[in-house]
Amino acid sequence: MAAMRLRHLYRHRKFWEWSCALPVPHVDLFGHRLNKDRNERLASIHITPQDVLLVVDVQNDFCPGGALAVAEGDAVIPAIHRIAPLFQHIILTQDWHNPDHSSFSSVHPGKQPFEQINLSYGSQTLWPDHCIQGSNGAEHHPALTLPRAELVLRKGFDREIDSYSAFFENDRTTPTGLGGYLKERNLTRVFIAGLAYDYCVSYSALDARRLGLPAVILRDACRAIDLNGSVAKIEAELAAAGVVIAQTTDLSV
Ligand code: VGL
Ligand code: ZN
Repeated sequence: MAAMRLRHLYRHRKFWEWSCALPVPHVDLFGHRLNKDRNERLASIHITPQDVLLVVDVQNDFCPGGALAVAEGDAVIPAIHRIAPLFQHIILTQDWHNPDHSSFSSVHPGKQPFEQINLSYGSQTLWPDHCIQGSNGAEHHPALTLPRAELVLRKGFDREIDSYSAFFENDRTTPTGLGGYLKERNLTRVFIAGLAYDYCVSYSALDARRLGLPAVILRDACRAIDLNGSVAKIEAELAAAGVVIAQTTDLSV
């Protein structure tokens, strides 16, 4: 409060509470929202018909009990259901691996899950077998109910190459087709929710930016794996690329 410039004081509830010694509503006399503290954003993000909600990998294997379970992975579902009605366009992704996919530690003798290995396109983290084509683990979580989704994009089906991002495989050059799809349909801004925050969600956001699209990650509608500092590392990249991190409560129509 002390550091705040005087002419801005009136916008803060604490100022009015302090000067009137009364609880103050969250709106001023003109109906404008007063922010509770300096960091709370006044503006909300308005969803337009050119925005798309990309729901990444909300599959059984990434949820509790799954082969590559993300802590509280299923907690993203109610958050996604809350915001889905705001969007005219929804796309789901589905991690969709061959049984002997090269990202599985089981196909590399002597290797354990979560170790790193060098593949033709660079360093690759090895994972437990997960999201095998046609398996129950690869199905979207049964509680996820998004019947209006217009596209289910499968990725990671080339045995030789993993695909975290919904736009490019892990060589960062082989396209999945999603960039072209969005372009043809004039969908120009991408909001991303799902699993995992520090892998498929963030890689998708970074690639959206590479394609010149504004990208917003809905942080409370994501959960992270957080392997060896992966969250801190990727968050530095997200900031550098201009990916916006927002909360589902920031959205409105
Ligand atoms: C993912 C690791 C391996 C993800 C997919 O969806 O974030 N992570 N495959
Ligand atoms: Zn995978």
